Amino acid sequence: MSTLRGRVAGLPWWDRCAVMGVVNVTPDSFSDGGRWFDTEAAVKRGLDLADTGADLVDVGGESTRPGASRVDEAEELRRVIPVVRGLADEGVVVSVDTMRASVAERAVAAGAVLVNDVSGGLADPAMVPVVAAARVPFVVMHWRGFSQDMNSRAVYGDVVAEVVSELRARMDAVVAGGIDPERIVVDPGLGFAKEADHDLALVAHLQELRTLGRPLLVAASRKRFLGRVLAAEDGSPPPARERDAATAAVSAIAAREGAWAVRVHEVRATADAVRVARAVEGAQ
Ligand code: PMM
Repeated sequence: MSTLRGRVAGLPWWDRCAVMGVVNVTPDSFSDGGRWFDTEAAVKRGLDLADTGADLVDVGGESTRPGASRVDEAEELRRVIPVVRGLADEGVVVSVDTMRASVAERAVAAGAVLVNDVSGGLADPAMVPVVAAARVPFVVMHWRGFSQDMNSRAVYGDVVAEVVSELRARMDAVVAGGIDPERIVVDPGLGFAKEADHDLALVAHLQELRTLGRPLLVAASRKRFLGRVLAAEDGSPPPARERDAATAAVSAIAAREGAWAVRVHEVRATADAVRVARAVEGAQ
């Protein structure tokens, strides 16, 4: 269990699964788009998440929902940087969710201490050198291509084995590019080029990601596979905002499996879930 949790150089140590709260400064994210679209509202949201139990707050300015098209660089910078600065200035541990090296670099200068790139450095060739030079931790997520057409890439023989081997190849590439292996976090990328059954198989086999030897981040919050699990008899899924109890259930599972962190939109129930998992672990 310890390997999935592990220590990430450059970040605080938590003796349980950490909680990463999400602030999407976007008009169109699938679950909270438009709600925190101005700087002040977004900073307030991040502070509220920290007050409710988020150990880190992940700030993003580009929606990655299936089918989404890309936001331009200037707009992404405009959305993200003041929010990162506002939260970091208040003492929040901030991560930046971006596929752009320029955004990562400016966010780190504004106080972000972790770069969360859903493409694992594939979208922007400048990302790995920038993160290596900044000496900040880096999330390497399993990714097969941009959101616009990622659903067509959800083709697997053995999803768990393929995600593990593709993540290993990405880890090797980013280490070859100069990123300190002790600063890497891995993430199976639930919902990215994956159908609901793929996501469920990955959650069922989190232990297999241990072979990568790095701390694990699990981001199930409100995703489509939970919509399918919770669907009514006619197959219609509940809206994203009604998936938080299901999200907390995955948080409990992930924490129990030894995940380093879970990334969620609503923090309170997950903060409780990871504490219960910790207490159960301590009682063994
Ligand atoms: N999913 C989303 C965005 N960022 N980052 C990581 N590391 N892992 C994920 O699975 C992930 C992510 C999807 O969008 P959302 O912010 O609306 O959940």
